[in-house]
Amino acid sequence: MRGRLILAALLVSGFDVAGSAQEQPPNRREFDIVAEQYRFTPNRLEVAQDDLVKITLRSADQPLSFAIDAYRIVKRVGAGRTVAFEFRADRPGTFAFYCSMASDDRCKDMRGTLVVTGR
Ligand SMILES: [Cu+2]
Repeated sequence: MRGRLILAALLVSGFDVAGSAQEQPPNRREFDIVAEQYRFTPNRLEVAQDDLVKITLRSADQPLSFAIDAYRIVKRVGAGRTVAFEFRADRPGTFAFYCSMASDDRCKDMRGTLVVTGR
């Protein structure tokens, strides 16, 4: 009986029974990125490791993609469309994000940087 009460209290407090007691809920970070004339704005994102990152990406002119290889992210956005997606920044480091469309040579210029600072 007593054990059951303790378990209930742990569940209510959000304690992850299988994980570490020190684990904290992730920080949420949101970025609005606009792609226009072969540029991402902003083109530098800085987050902390384990942040939950939400990106809302809008194409102001033509179709594009948004890729981060290390995170296995590839999103396509149609002309004038908006796409939103989330990922957990669980790997520290500096990563390129870029447009992976090969049909247009100027897509090579569509690049940015994601910096994930280790804890
Ligand atoms: Cu492109």
